[in-house]
Amino acid sequence: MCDTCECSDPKQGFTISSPKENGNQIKVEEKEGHSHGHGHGHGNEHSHGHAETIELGTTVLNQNKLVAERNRGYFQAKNIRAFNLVSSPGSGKTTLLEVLIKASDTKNGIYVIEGDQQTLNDAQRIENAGAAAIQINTGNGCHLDAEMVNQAVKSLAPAENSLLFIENVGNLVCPALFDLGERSRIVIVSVTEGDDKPLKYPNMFETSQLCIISKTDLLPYVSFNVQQFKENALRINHHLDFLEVSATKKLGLAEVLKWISV
Ligand SMILES: Nc1nc2c(ncn2[C@@H]2O[C@H](COP(=O)(O)OP(=O)(O)OP(=O)(O)O)[C@@H](O)[C@H]2O)c(=O)[nH]1
Ligand SMILES: [Mg+2]
Repeated sequence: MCDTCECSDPKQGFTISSPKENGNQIKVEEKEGHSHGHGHGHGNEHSHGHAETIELGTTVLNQNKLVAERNRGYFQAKNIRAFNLVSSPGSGKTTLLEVLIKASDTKNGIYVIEGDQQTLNDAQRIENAGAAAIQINTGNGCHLDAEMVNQAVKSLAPAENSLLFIENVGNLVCPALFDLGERSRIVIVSVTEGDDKPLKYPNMFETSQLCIISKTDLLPYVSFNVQQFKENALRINHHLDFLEVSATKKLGLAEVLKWISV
């Protein structure tokens, strides 16, 4: 748990908006007790800071797990295949979703929950590509949690037997800790990021089932050793599957569609 940026502060608010509503917020979640004051006036408060942080972190993750299991049960009951897309910012998550939606013959059965700190840009891009989307803006938060997804699913109302992609906030650290109730977690790494990423951010690779290596059209221009990258990732998680894609060249899309359909 990240205990410095307060990303898991349960008092933190988030907003859910639909691009169809011209950006009007359709849900604002202001958690009770939101306060901008941080413990002034008690001399011994800071001496217990570390213990309090651990207690809060455990509670937050346990509560998240409960809601994640509720989400997972709902998805299973409706036969909704939900995938949590995690990566650093700009790895190509939205671009990949855009081309997958266009390449899929079941685009009506694809739904997307977009997570970003600010803007409706990605949800708008997904709607333009032909799938229904909803945007969660996390404000200062650097990950989605199960409660945000629960609320977003109520607004998005994905159909039975559909595909649901959840594009997490671009961040290779905190989203690793938060189960959203997904069927599988997919970590996306672009070849411009370096082949040492699995060793530097092991939690994300340990908790994912599929690793997509993106922007492979750029391989001739960057020093990224695909074999070395895979070996590094397999040292962290030897069950990990790999697929290589170039969204701009539309390479590897059929393999991704096949993986998510199995
Ligand atoms: N060369 C190349 N560029 C790509 C590819 N996929 C995405 N890009 C570019 O990478 C940049 C980021 O793409 P996005 O799809 O917005 O990345 P993202 O992961 O959704 O970004 P965030 O949501 O901000 O984390 C854009 O300029 C894309 O055009 C690809 O396959 N090849
Ligand atoms: Mg995006």
